[in-house]
Amino acid sequence: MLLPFNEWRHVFKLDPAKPIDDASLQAIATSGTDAILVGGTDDITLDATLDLLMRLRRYPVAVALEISELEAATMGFDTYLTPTVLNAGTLEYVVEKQVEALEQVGHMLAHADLVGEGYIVLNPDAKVAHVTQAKPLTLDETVAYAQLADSVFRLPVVYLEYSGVYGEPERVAAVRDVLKQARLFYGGGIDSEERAREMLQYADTIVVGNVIYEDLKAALATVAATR
Ligand code: 1GP
Repeated sequence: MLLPFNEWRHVFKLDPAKPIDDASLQAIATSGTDAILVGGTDDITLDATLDLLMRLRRYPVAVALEISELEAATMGFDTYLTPTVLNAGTLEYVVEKQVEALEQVGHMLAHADLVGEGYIVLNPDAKVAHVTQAKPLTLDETVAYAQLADSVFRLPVVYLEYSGVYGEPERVAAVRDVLKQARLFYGGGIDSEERAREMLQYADTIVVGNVIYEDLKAALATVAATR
């Protein structure tokens, strides 16, 4: 059975711009992960996205698209995650990109499962932080952003994004404490079962990205943390 987003504990994030061979893709898709999230920050093309989708469809695992690149939005995914970067330094990444995307492909996704993600970008060196000019946040500010996303905007997902580095468990725990309805996604630097297990104490869902391309065995080992 393909799990809906609110039941995911472990997710692998695949970047269509990064090549992955069939054996590695099979290992990821049959690892016991709850979903594969297709998304990346740049050079995302429709062809690469469709290619990855088609290859993933051989396996009984939920496949979701994170709509960050308008050009790559296509039918066929189980779920569509629409990110808004709450601490972006420019309105472009809070609402403008989303409006632009919905203007273009909203009709196509009218019956699709669209899930809003409130990103809080916490690694100032990450590509996504540069692109969105993300404002650095203290712990208290992070908690306030999370509360805004959850209790005021009622977003279904709050995503603590440390992309590229392992985050501070205390901060994830503090956010956990204020959330009432949103699912807490954590992503960044998970490259071992221990780290996966640590963040799963606080996050509902962990997202594992980079390590897939650096050390496949280590990536696969993170799945065991959900058991
Ligand atoms: C990236 O949150 C994900 O968007 C995962 O981060 O690539 O550091 O695993 P890593």
